[in-house]
Amino acid sequence: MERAVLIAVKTRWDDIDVDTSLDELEDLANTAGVETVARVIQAKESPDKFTYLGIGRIEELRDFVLTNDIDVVIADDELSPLQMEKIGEVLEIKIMDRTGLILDIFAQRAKSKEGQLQVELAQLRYLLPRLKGSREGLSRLGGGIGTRGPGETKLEVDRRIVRTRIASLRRELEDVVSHREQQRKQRKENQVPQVSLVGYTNAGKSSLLTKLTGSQTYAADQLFATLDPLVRRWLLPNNQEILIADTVGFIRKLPHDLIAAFRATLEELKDATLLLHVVDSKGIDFDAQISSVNETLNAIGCKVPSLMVFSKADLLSEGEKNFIKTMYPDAILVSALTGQGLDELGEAVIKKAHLGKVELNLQFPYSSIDWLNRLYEDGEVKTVTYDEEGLKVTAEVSMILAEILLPYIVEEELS
Ligand SMILES: Nc1nc2c(ncn2[C@@H]2O[C@H](COP(=O)(O)OP(=O)(O)OP(=O)(O)O)[C@@H](O)[C@H]2O)c(=O)[nH]1
Ligand SMILES: [Mg+2]
Repeated sequence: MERAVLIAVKTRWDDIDVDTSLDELEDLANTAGVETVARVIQAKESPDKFTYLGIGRIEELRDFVLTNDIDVVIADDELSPLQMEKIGEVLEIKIMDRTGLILDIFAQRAKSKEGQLQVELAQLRYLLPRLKGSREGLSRLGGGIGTRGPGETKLEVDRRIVRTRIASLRRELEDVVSHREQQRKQRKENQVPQVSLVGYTNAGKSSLLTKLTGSQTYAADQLFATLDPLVRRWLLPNNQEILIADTVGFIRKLPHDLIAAFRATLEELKDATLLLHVVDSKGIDFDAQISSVNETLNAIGCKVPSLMVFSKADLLSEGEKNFIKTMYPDAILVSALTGQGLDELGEAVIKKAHLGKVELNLQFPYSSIDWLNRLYEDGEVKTVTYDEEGLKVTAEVSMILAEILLPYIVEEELS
């Protein structure tokens, strides 16, 4: 196992406590298979332009690195190419940052073709400006974290080859994306409503999907256990079947290249009827987690309504439950372990996504007789009468279809 020292700058503007942030960085390091040996935190007005921590601190760190057999230093913020180079010159070991670590984990996790292409593209775009061309700089990378590509591959570190590879990845990705767009259009035309699970990594999204749909999905106490989107059928309490999608978890400071690379996947969230924003009610600082999820949703321009779902309710005391209920009155508390709150969740989804069925009295001119076929297919036709004004129909339909049929609704009872 590689051994790491984590470094962080504590500023007045930090959105969360530096220790909490480093706990998370340590989890990320663990997930990537790196053992954390020590942490160095320096309070500063802002990170040093050249060496992130002050140069004095970095020089002190050199002795520690030598005597403790450290393989890698990992910064809690994204380092500029210059910072990475300067710190590397002093310490002469591998230097990484939060972004590189997240990319490395994604590379290990991506299973689908599309996921692998997206991750490799993000990795190479991140790597390119950090390849100074000097052979020495490259050899410092050695092996292990930060050098692994998706699957079994090792990342290419030759600038010229990287450029060509980026271009070819882009083309391949376009093909895959257009294929999936096709499938997505089909799903949309079928008019099956879809809810999408979103939330911070490790919030319990996959566990919830498994419990709701009875299908097997990978859930684990790891960050980014899920990378590839997955869609399953969910039978709601009113016997209506809808689709529910699992997605990649979000995290604070999610690398920009990664958001860009996963844009196509994330864009799909915009097509959802409703988002279920899953929050780990046992997570440290869940307010910060909620904000970072909302920030990412804003970044991709997603304005779909969402329902807050607090997970792992089985671990909460009555007091904690009441606290959450007071802070988030519309939220649903659920447990994928005991199943508590799941019926309530189903009912809330029906209400919030307007999924209930309604009985409508409709009147169409004969020129719009196509609607009758549509009603037979997607609704339940009760009565049909024909007269000189046109076609009169009573039918039970979904709220979604009802909205489309608005111009044809008539008030009076049909005989
Ligand atoms: N006690 C308890 N643990 C839960 C519950 N739901 C999930 N967990 C645990 O929380 C951890 C994360 O669950 P996942 O379902 O993988 O979380 P996720 O949101 O899909 O995470 P990523 O895919 O990594 O983003 C696992 O160890 C689960 O066993 C729950 O209702 N109660
Ligand atoms: Mg998951």
